[in-house]
Amino acid sequence: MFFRLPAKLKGKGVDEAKVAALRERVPEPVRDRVPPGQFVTNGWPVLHFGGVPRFVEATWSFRAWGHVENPVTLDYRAFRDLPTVERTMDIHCVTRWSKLDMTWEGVSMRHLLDMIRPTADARFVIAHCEAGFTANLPISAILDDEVLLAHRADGSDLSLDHGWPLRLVVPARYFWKSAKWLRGLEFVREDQPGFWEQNGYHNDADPWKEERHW
Ligand SMILES: Nc1nc2c(c(=O)[nH]1)N[C@H]1C(S)=C(S)[C@@H](COP(=O)(O)O)O[C@H]1N2
Ligand SMILES: [Mo]
Repeated sequence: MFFRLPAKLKGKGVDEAKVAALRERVPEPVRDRVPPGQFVTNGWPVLHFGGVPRFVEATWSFRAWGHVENPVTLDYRAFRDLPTVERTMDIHCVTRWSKLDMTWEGVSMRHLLDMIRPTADARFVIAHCEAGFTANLPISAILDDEVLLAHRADGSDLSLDHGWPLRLVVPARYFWKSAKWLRGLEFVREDQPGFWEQNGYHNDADPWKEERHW
């Protein structure tokens, strides 16, 4: 598949001097929490490829399948009945903005993993979203206690734009791996680069190593 991406999503051709100037404004006490080449924003930009999907509660479901002992399919009510936790974290977008101290609420990935029990064969997880969008992660990246299947951020339900009713949040990777409008997780043996990873973004996406592009 070939997609032509809007320049602002590619995060290329950035004005490095401007980023450096914005970075100067990051208050000293938190500067060491901001990865190289990033600046801090208080706003929350909306970025994605394609349209915002409609949410229809009656037909919505969440599935976890593949190399797991106990695959599940949960309807919206069943998903919302799962226990939730709140975590505070910093997020870093490849387009250079970072947002510090966001509070996120949702089902912890650890809880889901306890339910479905990935087998030893499961080395990668593919997030499947509305409209065929995917994102890939190694299992090690989702064992982190901060990884959530989130439906709220900063005290409010997510807006449709930000991924309502469910998005993945993986703060240790660039934000494109935090897939919006999540509908399922597939546990696989071989890695399968996701949508952005096939479109020039780095497979690993560690902001501290500036793994932006391939
Ligand atoms: N389903 C889906 N999720 C997605 C994307 C997308 O195109 N589709 N884009 C990613 C990118 S590139 C970013 S930077 C973040 C942006 O999330 P935000 O709009 O809540 O800031 O969503 C990520 N999740
Ligand atoms: Mo992004």
